[in-house]
Formats: sequence, structure tokens, C-alpha cells
Amino acid sequence: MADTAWRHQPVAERLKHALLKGITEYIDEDTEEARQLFDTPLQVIEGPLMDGMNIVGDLFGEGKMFLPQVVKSARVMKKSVAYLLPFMETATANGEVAILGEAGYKPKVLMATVKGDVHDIGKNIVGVVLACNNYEVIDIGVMVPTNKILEEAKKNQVDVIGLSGLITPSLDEMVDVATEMERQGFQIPLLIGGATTSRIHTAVKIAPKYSQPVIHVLDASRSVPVVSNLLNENKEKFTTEIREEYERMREGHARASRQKTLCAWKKPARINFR
Ligand code: B12
Repeated sequence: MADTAWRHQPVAERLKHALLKGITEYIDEDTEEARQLFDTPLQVIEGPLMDGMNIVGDLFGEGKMFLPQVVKSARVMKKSVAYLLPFMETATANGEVAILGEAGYKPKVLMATVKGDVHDIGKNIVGVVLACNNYEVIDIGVMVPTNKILEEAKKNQVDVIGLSGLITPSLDEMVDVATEMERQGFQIPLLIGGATTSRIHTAVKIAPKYSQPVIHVLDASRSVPVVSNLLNENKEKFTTEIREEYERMREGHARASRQKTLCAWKKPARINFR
């Protein structure tokens, strides 16, 4: 007999259970219930759904869940996000809607998951959130090599490039994209996102490769204020603050590395003199 006890749990627990077990049967009704509990559909994604996916990720990382199960979890997540989409089209992330330029010009954001990486749930959510806020989103998919990303960016004359990556090799791919953008003389900001990316990696490894703004964005809800600040009259102040913050992070990182090297040096010396 099917175990239905989980159906009596609070909605956040039910969503988590559905994600962990890969059950799509009740996902629409549970997502609707969660949607009514939260102020915006995005809060459902970044709250209970992301919490559930992070547990899936942890179990997978610990070898307690296997790939076919994670594929099922991804299916549940996609179904829930698909249910929320029509509601996102009417609700804006936080009111910072892109200002249309002359003749109704919408700023263009190119989104891609980098070469070698198939993860696209987060990228798609960011794309929807930006599109709901008056940006034109050009999504060129997953596993996109650097040359293709830059070709499309030029062809479409985009205002911002957003890269997504969830596996460790994607971090190097992102460094490559930044390096190539510098070499080709790009003048537009580069956004970095996805679960394995971080502010520190962006500051230390990616940003130094490209002289235009390179900004790590933690989640979809932050993508709107970040892009808006990059394209409005605040740009100078906003990018200076980020540059200064990343510079401090690089200094901190260099200090920590020096100390580590020093400790590694001292240890054998002490052993030798014993
Ligand atoms: C679902 C999933 C899969 C699905 C992906 C389905 C799909 N269509 O996307 C499948 C099963 C296919 C999969 C495959 C693999 N996966 Co996987 N996967 C996950 C899992 C569980 C969830 C990812 C997810 O969708 N999260 C939910 C979304 C919404 O979150 P997000 O992407 O981070 O996006 C948010 C923000 O980061 C941000 N954001 C994201 N991108 C961008 C971009 C921009 C520009 C901006 C502004 C913001 C932004 O906005 C989003 C919303 O707020 C993660 C674990 C985890 N905790 O992330 C592992 C995980 C990422 N996978 C992992 C691994 C190892 C793999 C495989 C290599 C496994 C294998 N042995 O084959 C393959 C990779 C294949 C490849 N070449 O890419 C590891 C990566 C470890 C590492 N550091 O390298 C993780 C961390 C699991 C783990 N703990 O081990 N995976």
C-alpha cells in the first residue's frame, strides 16, 4: 500500500518529500498551496523548492541518492516551476522593472549554461524573472562553448551576459569566457551564477580577467536589482562599490594564502628541531 502519511504534513515538507522521492502526482496542488502562503511565486522557488533541491544535492553528494533519482527530482522541480510561471508573469520580483528606452527598447540579457554543464533549472528561472521585469532574454541553452556565447552576444547586441554553472569545471569555463571577452574588447557586464559559483571565486579568479564589471549573483531575485543597477544612472556608484568589495576579498584571500604557506613552512622546521 502506498505510504500517504506525508500528505498530512505542512506544505513545505510535502514539497520537500515530493522532490526527494521524485513524485509529480500532487506537485501542482502543493505548489498552489505554497503560492498562496508566500508573497511572490519566486519566494516559493527560493524557499521550499530550493531547500528541497539542496537536500537532494547533499544526499547525491554523499552517495545516498543516485543519478536517476536526481533526474526525477529535477522533473518535479521543473513541473513546480512551470506551474508558477503564469503567476510570475504578473508579479514582479521587487518592483525594479527595467525602464524601456526610446521606442520601447528593452535591455537585452543573454543567458547560457557554460560548456560541459547541463544544469538549466536555475538559468531558466533567472531568465523568466528578468523577462517578467521587462528585459529581453536571449537564452542560448546549456553546454554552450565560449565562442558561441560571444558570437551570440555580438549578433544580438546584448547589454549583459549571464553565465550559469553548477559543476566545478564550469568555474574554469567562466574564467575562459571572461578572458576571451577582454581579448575581444567587450564592453558589457558579465554576471556569474549557479550553485557552485561564489563571490570569492568570482572576485579572485574571474573578475581580474575582464576589465568590465563581473558580478556574482546569488539567486534569481537578486538578478533584477543587479541588472537594473548595471544599466541605470546608478551604474558608476554600483560598479565602484562592487569593484572595491572584490578588491578587499582578493586582499583577504592573498593574506590567507600567505599565512597558509607560512604555516606549511614552519611545521617541518619544528619537527626537525625536536
Ligand atoms: C538537479 C541536478 C541535476 C540534474 C540537472 C537537471 C537540469 N535540467 O538542470 C541532472 C540529474 C541532469 C544532474 C546531472 C549532473 N549533476 Co547535478 N545536480 C542537481 C542538483 C540536485 C540541483 C540543481 C538545481 O537545479 N538546483 C535548483 C536551482 C534553482 O538552483 P541553481 O541552479 O543554483 O540556481 C539558482 C541560483 O544559483 C541562481 N542562478 C543560477 N544560474 C544563474 C545564472 C545567472 C546569470 C544568475 C544571475 C543567477 C543564476 O538563480 C537560481 C534561482 O535562484 C544539484 C545540487 C545543488 N544543490 O545544486 C546537483 C549538482 C549540481 N550536480 C552535481 C553533479 C556532480 C552532477 C553530474 C556530474 C553527475 C554525474 N555523475 O553525471 C551531472 C552533470 C552533468 C553535466 N555535465 O553537467 C554536483 C556538482 C558538484 C560539483 N561541484 O562539481 C551537485 C552539486 C550535487 C552534489 N552535491 O554532488 N544534476
